[in-house]
Amino acid sequence: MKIKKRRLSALAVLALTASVALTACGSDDGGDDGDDGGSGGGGGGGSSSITMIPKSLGNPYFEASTAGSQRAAEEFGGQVDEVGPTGDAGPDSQVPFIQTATQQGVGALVVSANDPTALCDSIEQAQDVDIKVVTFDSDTECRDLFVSQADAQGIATKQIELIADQIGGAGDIAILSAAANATNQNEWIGLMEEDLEANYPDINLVDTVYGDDDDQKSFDETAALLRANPDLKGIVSPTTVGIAAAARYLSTSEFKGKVALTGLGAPSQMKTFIDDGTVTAFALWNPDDLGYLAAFAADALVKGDISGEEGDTFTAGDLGDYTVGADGVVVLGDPYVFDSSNIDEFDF
Ligand code: RAM
Repeated sequence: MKIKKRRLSALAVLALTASVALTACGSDDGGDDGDDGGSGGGGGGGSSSITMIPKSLGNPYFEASTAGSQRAAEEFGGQVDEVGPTGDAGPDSQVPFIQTATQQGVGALVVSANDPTALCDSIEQAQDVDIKVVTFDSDTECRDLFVSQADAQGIATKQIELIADQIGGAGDIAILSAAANATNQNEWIGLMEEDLEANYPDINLVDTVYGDDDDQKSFDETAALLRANPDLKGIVSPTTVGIAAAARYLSTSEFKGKVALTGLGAPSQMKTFIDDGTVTAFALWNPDDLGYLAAFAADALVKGDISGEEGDTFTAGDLGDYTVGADGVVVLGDPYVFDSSNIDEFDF
C-alpha cells in the first residue's frame, strides 16, 4: 500500500485553511495580490517560487494537495502560493491567474486544468519567459510535465469494478461528474464506458450528468437523476465533490441502501456515509502526496535537474525516486479503496 496515512493533522488543516483564506482574498481578480514571494524564477539552482492553481478554491481535495506542495516547498527551500477561481470551474477560468503569475515572473506553475486546451495560449506565454509548467490531477495539451494521481485505466477499471460488485453485476447506472470539460473526468468516463461495453453486458449506463464540482449543483443533479431514472441501481461519481453531495442526498432519501454509490471520494468527507451505510466502498489516492510530488517535480524543472524528457529521474522527498514516463507523465501510484474496515485510519 503506497498511500500515506494521517498526513494532514488537524493543526495542518487549520493552518492551511487560514493560508488559503488569505490567498483567496486577492484571488478573484486573477490573484494579483502583489505578493509573489519576491523569489522570481529560481532557474539555475536558486529557490523555486511556485504558483499553485487548483480547478477551484474551497475544495478539500485541493486544500490537501496545496498543503502537500507547501510542505514540499519547506523541504526544498522554495515557496508555494495558491490562487485560483472561486466556485467557477469554467474552461478558461484559470487564465487570469496564469497571466498574473507570468507577470510576476514565478519559477513554475502547478495547475489542475479545467480544460485540455483553453489554457494553452496563456501557458505558452508563461513558457516563453521560461516559466516551467507542471499539470497535476487534470492535464492540458501543453505543459512540461503531468503529475498523474494514478494510471487512468486503473482508476476507471476500479470504479466499474466497485459499482458492478455493489449492484450485483446488472442494472442501470449513471455517472455524476465534475465540470463537463474536465480533462481527468472525461478520460476516466471514456475508459469506464469502454470497460462497461467490453466486460459488463448486463450493466447499462443510462445518463451522465455534471455537478461542476459545486456541492449544491451536484446535490441537485443527484435528485434529478433519481427522479428521471426510477430503475437506477447505482451512481458512479468520479469526483470528491460529486460523491460527497450525492451521498448526502441519498443518506436522507428513500433510496438509501437501495441505490449504490461509488466513485472517487475523500475519506474525511465520506466517513459519515460509510458509517451510516449509504456507501460501502469508494476509491482515491492521497491528494496531499499528489501536491507534494507535483511541487518536487516543478522544483526539479526550475533547477534544471530534469527537462521533462522520458527517463528523467528526480527525488520527491520522503516519497522517494520517480522517473518521467512517456509523454512527460509522472505517476504517483495506484488508486486505493476505502471501506468500513479502513476509513478510520485516514484523515485527508
Ligand atoms: C475533485 C476534482 C479533482 C479530482 C477529484 C477525484 O476533487 O474534480 O480534479 O481528481 O475530485
